[in-house]
Amino acid sequence: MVTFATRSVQVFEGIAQRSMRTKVGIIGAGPAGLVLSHLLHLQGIESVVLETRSRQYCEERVRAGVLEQGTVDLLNEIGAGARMMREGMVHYGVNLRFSGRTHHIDFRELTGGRGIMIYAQHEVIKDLVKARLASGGQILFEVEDVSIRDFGETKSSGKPTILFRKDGEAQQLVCDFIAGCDGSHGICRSSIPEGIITSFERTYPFAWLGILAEAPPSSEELIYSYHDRGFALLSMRSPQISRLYLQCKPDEDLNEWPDERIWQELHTRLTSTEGWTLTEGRIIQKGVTGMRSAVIEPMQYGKLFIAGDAAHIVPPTGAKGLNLAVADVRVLARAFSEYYSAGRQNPLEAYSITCLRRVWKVQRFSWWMTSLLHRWESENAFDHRRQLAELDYLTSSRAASQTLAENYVGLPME
Ligand code: RFL
Ligand code: PHB
Repeated sequence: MVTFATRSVQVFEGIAQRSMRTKVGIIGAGPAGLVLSHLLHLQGIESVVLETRSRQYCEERVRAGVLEQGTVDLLNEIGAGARMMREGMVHYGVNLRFSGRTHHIDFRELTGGRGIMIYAQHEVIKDLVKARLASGGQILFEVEDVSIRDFGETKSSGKPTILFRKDGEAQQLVCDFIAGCDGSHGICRSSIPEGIITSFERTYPFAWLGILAEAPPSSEELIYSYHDRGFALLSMRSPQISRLYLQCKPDEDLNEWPDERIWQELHTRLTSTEGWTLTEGRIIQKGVTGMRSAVIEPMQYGKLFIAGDAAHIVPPTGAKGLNLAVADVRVLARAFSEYYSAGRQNPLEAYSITCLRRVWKVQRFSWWMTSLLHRWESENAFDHRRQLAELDYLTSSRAASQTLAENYVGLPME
């Protein structure tokens, strides 16, 4: 059972605040924040998660679908993996399709038996929230006006504090540390004073139009297709639900994409000369996702540790965002554990450097997959031929296929 060490009313800048105390204040109930709260709980370290959205919103937000084996193992370790193991779909490869032909990349054979799990991110969130609440965890949904103070490196009288409102009441959470797991639009990263962090960014001149459809997946494993008209991806959520994506313009207007046009374009871009057909179904969700690569360095300032999408964004082509978020908090939880159990500061001090090594390798992979599989406005006939040659090499060389496979299933944890 997690307890607030103290609950009192204090006055800050003239406003009465209900005051609570915990060891690690976690901002954001996405995969990073929730997995961190589980890992800390397993080490006996108290935390509180604050989330601006409602529980229902977090549990229904359609996002990622591919979990690396390391992520699957971790969800099992923290006791939130039972439903995933029953309902998720284990895949041991993906297909690359170009010039009308399909090439299978066999993960099992190329990586010594490793695979991936297809299980929707919002299902992971449901499982993490349920398990954390069942173990007595504190997740406060629908908090407002979140801000942080006294976390910096300069000497201040106070302890790191998160200020917020819950049900209209001003509250504060005083912590030893703050974990900024609040995604790409959160407040943690932007609370760091100017000049401390450097941001490395790249945008892409395209986006993805994604749909969920009530249609049995037309392939047992994912199909990444490079076509003259642009990229397309066939993925899935269950034996009844397909998830499909089309490369589109960043400012694409969904009104210009009635269902018939989406299916027509998917048929064209996923076409194959091998007698394969795409099964259509009722479209139940549509959306446009922008493509961006971004990293901040360092991922820490004073007692504020930034993790997941708050620290880095990858384009979705490599299916890495959620997995990278989980990898960050695994490092962070271990560092907190060393600090609380043995008083060791070094792992916390090394948090950013440790994470960034993996972050940049995953950035490289996601950028490479994106560059390889999309049509670029700026490309000329030479670039197009070169991309086809790279795909041909990738699917005919064991060394090249193995590089793709070992990155896709997930690089080993340090
Ligand atoms: P999240 O999931 O954005 O969670 C952050 C949470 O913080 C809350 N928040 C705040 N809470 C309190 N106070 C504030 N001031 C707050 N501001 C924000 C937000 O409401 C939210 O609940 O970040 P996190 O935990 O770092 O997790 C990152 C992943 O969600 C993300 O990287 C993935 O979804 C990316 N991604 C994929 N990743 C994969 O590993 N495999 C995939 O197959 C995959 N496919 C995808 C994707 C992302 C996509 N979209 C929509 C961006 C496919 C798509 C289409
Ligand atoms: C998904 O199923 O949503 C998905 C799969 C693979 C990707 C990106 C997204 O690369």
